[in-house]
Amino acid sequence: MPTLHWSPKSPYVRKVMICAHELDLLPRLTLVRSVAAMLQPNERLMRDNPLSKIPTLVLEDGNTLFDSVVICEYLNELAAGPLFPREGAAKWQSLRWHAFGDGLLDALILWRNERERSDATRSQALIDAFELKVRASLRQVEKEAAALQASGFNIGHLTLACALSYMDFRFDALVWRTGAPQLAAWHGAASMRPSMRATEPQLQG
Ligand SMILES: N[C@@H](CCC(=O)N[C@@H](CS)C(=O)NCC(=O)O)C(=O)O
Repeated sequence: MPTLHWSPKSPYVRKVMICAHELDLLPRLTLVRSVAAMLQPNERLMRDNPLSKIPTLVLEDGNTLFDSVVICEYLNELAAGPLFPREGAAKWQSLRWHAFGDGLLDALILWRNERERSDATRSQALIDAFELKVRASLRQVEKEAAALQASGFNIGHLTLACALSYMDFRFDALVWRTGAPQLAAWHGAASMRPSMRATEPQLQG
């Protein structure tokens, strides 16, 4: 069985887990708890992914796949699933929403790293820049909430949903729902999917 380097808190791992649930592939994966932290390269993980990042998938033939979107697309192909629209406007829209969600996650994680530095080394200018970009992105995605609602759940939807849930998990002070009521309604409905419920980040673990 393919082995997934996994953690219950990583939003990128969550993308893969949502795909696995949606595609009914979870029973075909072995999960290995792997700790990945920017300042603590994980030797065991690095044997499979020299970048020391999760998620990383080790296939039965020993080949490895990363990063999250590559693993998601692999799973989707394995199950001939609907999570990666193949052509036309739906394809580009799903990839753009995916890039939007991943870009938000990248910014939030760097923001969190900066926030957790000691006062002496923390850059307020960086923190302000992250906040500006995240808030501008939220305003834009709010305008696209109706289009999200109107299209079938795919890699774009699940990645944006993971980014919004990550704000709830690590950035509750952002109060992102204020000023984004349509997006909040869409996220609330998406969060009811069994795949989303089964993969909610755990504070413990
Ligand atoms: N672009 C990557 C990002 C993965 C990522 O940064 N994962 C974090 C955990 S949430 C990680 O492994 N961090 C360790 C590090 O950056 O060294 C993906 O989509 O899989």
